[in-house]
Amino acid sequence: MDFGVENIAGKCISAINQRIRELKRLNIIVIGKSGAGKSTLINSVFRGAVAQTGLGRPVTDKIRLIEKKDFPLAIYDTPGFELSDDQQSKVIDDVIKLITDGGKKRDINKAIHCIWYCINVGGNRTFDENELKWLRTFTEKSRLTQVPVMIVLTQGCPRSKAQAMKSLVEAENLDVVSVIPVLAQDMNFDDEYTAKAYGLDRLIDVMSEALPDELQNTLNNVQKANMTVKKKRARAVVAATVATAFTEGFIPIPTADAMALVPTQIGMIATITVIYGNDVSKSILTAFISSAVMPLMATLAGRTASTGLLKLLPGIGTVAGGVISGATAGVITTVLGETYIALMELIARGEIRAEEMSEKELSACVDGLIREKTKKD
Ligand SMILES: Nc1nc2c(ncn2[C@@H]2O[C@H](COP(=O)(O)OP(=O)(O)O)[C@@H](O)[C@H]2O)c(=O)[nH]1
Ligand SMILES: [Mg+2]
Repeated sequence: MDFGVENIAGKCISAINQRIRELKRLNIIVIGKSGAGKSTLINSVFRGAVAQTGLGRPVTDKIRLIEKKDFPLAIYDTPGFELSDDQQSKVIDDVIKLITDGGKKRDINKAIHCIWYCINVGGNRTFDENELKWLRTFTEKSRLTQVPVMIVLTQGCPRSKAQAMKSLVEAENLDVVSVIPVLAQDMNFDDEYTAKAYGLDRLIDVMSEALPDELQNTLNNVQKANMTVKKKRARAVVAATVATAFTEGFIPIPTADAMALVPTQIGMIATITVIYGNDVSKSILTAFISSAVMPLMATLAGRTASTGLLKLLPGIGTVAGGVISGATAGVITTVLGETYIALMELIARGEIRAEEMSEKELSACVDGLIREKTKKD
C-alpha cells in the first residue's frame, strides 16, 4: 500500500462509502392523530429533514411511506384513532399486516423494527378514553408480533401534565417498552416564556436498547438527538479495533513497519464517521491524517522528538528496543480513535464548519484535539 497522505485519505473515503452502502435499513411505524406532532418529532430526531419532502408515498389508503434516496431509514406515517370505527380497525389491520409481511421476508431491511405511538399532551385537556381504548386494542394485537412499541407523549408541556399522563398510561400495564414524554422543539408562549425541548435523547436511549446490534450503526447514523449514544458506540468501535487487531492478534513488528497499523485504523475511522453521520470531505480526512495519523506513526518509528506524544507510550523501551508491541499499538490507536471522535463531535454539534475552513485551520484544530487527548493528567 502507498502510505502517502492523499492515498490514505482516498482509502478512508472508499471505506466510508462502502460502510454506508452496507448499513441495514431501519423501519419505523409512527402512529398518531393528525396534529399530534409526528412530523415535527421525526424531523427533530433524524437528520436530513426526512419528513419535509412532501407527503410520502401511499402504502395503503391511509398509511404513507416516508423515505429518502440513499438514506437507511423508512417511516410509515400512520393516522391514529381520530378516524371512524371502521377506518380505525382497518388501520390496525393494515399495521399488523405491514409487520407480518415484513417479518415473512426474513430480511432485516424489510422488517418493521419499532413503533412509536404518539399522543399529544398539549392538545388533550384530559386524557381521551377513546385513545386509550384504541391503544389497548392495538397493543393486544401488536404484542403477538413482538415489535417493540414506544408511547411518545408529544408536545409534553407543561412537564407536570406530561408526567401525570405518563403515570396514567403506565397504570394501564400495556404491552409497551416505555412511555416517553418529549418536547421535540422549543415552545414559545407570548414571547415571555420558552419551554425548552427535551426527551428526544431518552427516546433514542430506549430505541438503542430495543434494537438489535445490527441496527445500532444505522440508528446512530440517522439520529441527531443523542450525542452520548453516538460517542458510546464510537468508543466501543475503538475498543473492539484495539482488542481484535492489536491486543489479541498483533505480533510485535519492527518500528520501521509502523505504517502496517494504518489499514486497521482506516477501518476504525470509517465506522466512526458512519456512526456520526457527518458529511466528511477529503480535506477533513487529509488534515486528520497529516496532523494525527502521520505524527503518531512517526513517533512509533522513533523518527520524532515530539515528547508530548512519546509520553503516551506505556514503555518507551519497547519502541526504543526496535519493536512495537501490541499494547503500544493499542494505545496509539486509542488516541487516534479518541481524537477522531472529538473531531466528529465538533462537526456534528455544528461547533466547527469544516467545509468553510482552510487546510491550515483544519490541521490546527486536529492538532489542538490531539494535544488534549495526549495530555497527561
Ligand atoms: N413548539 C413545538 N411545536 C410543535 C411540537 N410538536 C408539534 N408542534 C406543532 O404542532 C403542529 C402539528 O405538528 P405536526 O408535526 O405537523 O403533527 P403531525 O400531523 O402529527 O405530523 C405544528 O404546528 C407544529 O409546529 C413541538 O415539539 N414543539
Ligand atoms: Mg405530519
